[in-house]
Amino acid sequence: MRTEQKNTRIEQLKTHCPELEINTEKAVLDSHGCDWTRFRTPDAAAVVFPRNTDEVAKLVRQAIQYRIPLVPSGGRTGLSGGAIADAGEVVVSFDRMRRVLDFNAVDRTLTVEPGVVTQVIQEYAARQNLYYPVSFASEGSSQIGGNIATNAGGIRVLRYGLTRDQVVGLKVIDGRGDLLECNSGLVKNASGYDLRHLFIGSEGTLGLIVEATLRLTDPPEPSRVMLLAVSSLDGMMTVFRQFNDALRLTAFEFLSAAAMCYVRSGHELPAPMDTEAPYFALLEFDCADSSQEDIALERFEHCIEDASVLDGVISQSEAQAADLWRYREGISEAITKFTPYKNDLSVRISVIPDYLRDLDELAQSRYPDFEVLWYGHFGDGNLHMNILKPADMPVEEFEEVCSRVNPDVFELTRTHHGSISAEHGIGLLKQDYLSYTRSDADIERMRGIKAVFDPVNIMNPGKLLG
Ligand code: 2HG
Ligand code: ZN
Repeated sequence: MRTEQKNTRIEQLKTHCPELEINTEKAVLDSHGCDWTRFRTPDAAAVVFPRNTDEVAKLVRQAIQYRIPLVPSGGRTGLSGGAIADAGEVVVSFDRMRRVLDFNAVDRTLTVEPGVVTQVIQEYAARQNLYYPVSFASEGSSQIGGNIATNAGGIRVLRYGLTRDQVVGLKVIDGRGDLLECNSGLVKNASGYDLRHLFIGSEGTLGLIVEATLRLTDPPEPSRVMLLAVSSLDGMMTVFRQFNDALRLTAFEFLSAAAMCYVRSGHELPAPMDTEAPYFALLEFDCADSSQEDIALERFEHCIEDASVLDGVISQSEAQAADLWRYREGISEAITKFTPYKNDLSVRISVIPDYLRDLDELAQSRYPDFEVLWYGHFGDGNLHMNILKPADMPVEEFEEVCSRVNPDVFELTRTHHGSISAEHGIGLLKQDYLSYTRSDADIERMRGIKAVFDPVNIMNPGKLLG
């Protein structure tokens, strides 16, 4: 975007919101104008740092008046380009809104500003002897506002659900500049459309979250982690059923042999066991006493006998459990240097083996020269497909080649009644493919909702619906 146009936006904000912290340093524009996706170059006009709800409301009202596009920005750990500002937008950072506002021990709720880091919420809950269960690799830097805007999932969804399931109240400044107070922490509220759920997963396209009330739950039981070498995809399903039917699982993750190879070399991890296998399952289950461990070992023996499992290890301490989790949680970071092209897909759990077999066949025939890694949240039907960029291929060419195959990947996903985005969102990168998961009627209604909450299209324009 032309510099004069960006300068006009900055001057308008400086004049009408003199108290607002506005930063136009290149390093800040670059860092805050993008997320963890690597396929777009940031080009923001400014980054603003409101300190409270009033400043956000005032900012939005000026943005409406002068048609200034706003891009909300949290911990910027997103993987679909939802927080990218590459067209002269003003980035709204919540780095100055990081307060925990209230803890209610009776209601078991925590009310926070949007910039509070996910891990801070987890730690706060733990200090109250309670638990905030949403957990994922980037929890140390992701912010709750972004988690809500993208309905973040992670590794314990099969037990506790998504971020959506934890939000009992939301305050939002919508694209009309109004403060909406949604649900106020109520457990029951049968008073019509629940607007809270429209904002959750809206990717910042309807309004800016200024406050959230989260439900906390009982602290988890002591647990054990097992890492199993699994002989096939059908074997993975057998293992899932064997363990899920007998124990209370908190996670059931999987990774392919190639993913294991990259996470090991990326983090210099030792081989977890001597046996090689096409897939590995990582499962975590409640294990308060030895009876649950006995059941786990009995299921393990059973899976060894039917050859679904080839080998395995079980944690004997929290430290060992954390070490085993590294094989799964460290993958994404370990492969960043290969500029992976990512697809984040979901199907019903029961469909995973057929779907993944078909997808793998497609990947091998259409990307014969690329290395494709599979990992993800088997226990909730979410597969992460990562294609690694050959070192000598320019990024633009790689993205172009990869995206050529997307229609086939997504058509296959449609055939299996799945979703083209399980937990990473549509953002900027997947919007051309939304129709593989949502019907024309769906998309038309979504546009209608957008027009109601954001009539002049200043809320993260160009994301999600294009
Ligand atoms: C994970 O499950 C994250 O590790 C990142 O959702 C997935 O790297 C990815 O594609
Ligand atoms: Zn994931």
